[in-house]
Amino acid sequence: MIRASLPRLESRLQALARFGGLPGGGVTRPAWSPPHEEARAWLLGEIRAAGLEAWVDAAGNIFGGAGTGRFDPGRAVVLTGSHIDSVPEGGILDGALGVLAGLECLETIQETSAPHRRPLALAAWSDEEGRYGSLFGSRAFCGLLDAARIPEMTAVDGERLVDAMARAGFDARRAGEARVPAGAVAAYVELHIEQGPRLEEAGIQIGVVEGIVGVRRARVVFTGQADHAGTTPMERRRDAFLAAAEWALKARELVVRRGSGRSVTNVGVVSVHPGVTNIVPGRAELVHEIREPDAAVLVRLARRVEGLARRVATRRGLEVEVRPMSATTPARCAPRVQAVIEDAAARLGLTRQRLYSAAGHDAQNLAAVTDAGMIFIPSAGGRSHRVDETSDREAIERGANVLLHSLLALAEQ
Ligand code: HGY
Ligand code: MN
Ligand code: MN
Repeated sequence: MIRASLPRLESRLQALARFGGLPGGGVTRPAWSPPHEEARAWLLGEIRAAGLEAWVDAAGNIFGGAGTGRFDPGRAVVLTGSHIDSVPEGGILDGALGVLAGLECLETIQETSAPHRRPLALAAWSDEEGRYGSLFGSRAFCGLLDAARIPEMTAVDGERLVDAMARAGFDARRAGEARVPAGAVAAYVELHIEQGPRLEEAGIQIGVVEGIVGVRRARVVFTGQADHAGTTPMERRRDAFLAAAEWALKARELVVRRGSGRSVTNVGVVSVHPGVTNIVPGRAELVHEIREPDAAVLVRLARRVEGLARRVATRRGLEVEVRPMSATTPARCAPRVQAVIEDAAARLGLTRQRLYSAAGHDAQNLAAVTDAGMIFIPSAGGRSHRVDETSDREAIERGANVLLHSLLALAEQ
């Protein structure tokens, strides 16, 4: 059985990690930022140096392929990939592993002239982390992007997508042109770190992903009354921060107790206004998310936490507004692709386990247009979205080889 080259893959992982690299390790490489655009140029060069054709679509997705050039329903490709954008102070493997292991597989297949009936292609999807809108590039590719919303898509720090893309040389309003022709992708398989503790704690080498959670995000704004922090009697205060804090704690309890047992929730962005120490906060703004593998449970929980916000606000004499921001659909991975991954892991003599992904991924969009699946490798200590995210080099090699033989098998089906 042919094998991927771990040294070449590791060398590229280290090279990519330099774009947006942080002094203490990890990366900050947000979509469309200067380090991300430098990484884009580097990746295009690596794809071409590997003997593949490289191109970029209107949504900023990067592609590589052997002689495919474009997506053609008459010659449906087997596609692999992930993303090269990162969260702030993230790890060097989240996304990068799937893109560079995919490149390694295509290059190895090219070098060994390994037989495959269907053409193979590689993708690096833009803004997977959703700085401006979750899973942006793969949504555009899969025809799931609401182009009317592009002008209003904004990062939490206020930067508009249109401006960020323009600085990188793209016209955001044309992103919808990235839509792939129906039938042009025969299958999609993505290698990714698990980003959680389950595989490592179970001592399992390969995760065969069965499904991917949906994520609902909303901006929750509590409005009370700014007041003097010293002279305003405590019982007269309409403190927006305290209302938000009470709601956040109770929303967590609600999701944990009334969810499926796999439901999770987070408040990752908080701001108070006017935001100085001697004024009682008149306004508190939170970005809240709920994740859940089952679509109906996700909708039910979103409704309940919104009702909770209204009750907390009313009891404290405040107003509250809940503005939905984004909602991705939970996806099932194709049994055909799961079976191919399982078989490749078995032929490589690797232990494997089926599991759902508690992280969102581009594969959940690809599942709308083709048979899609994912391969997980264990994350050390389950750590991810933090600079000390890492996986053993042996795990990286195992993941790349399972991807290699999954691609070859899918290219024969
Ligand atoms: O947030 C996520 O689930 C993924 O890492 N983008
Ligand atoms: Mn991530
Ligand atoms: Mn990722």
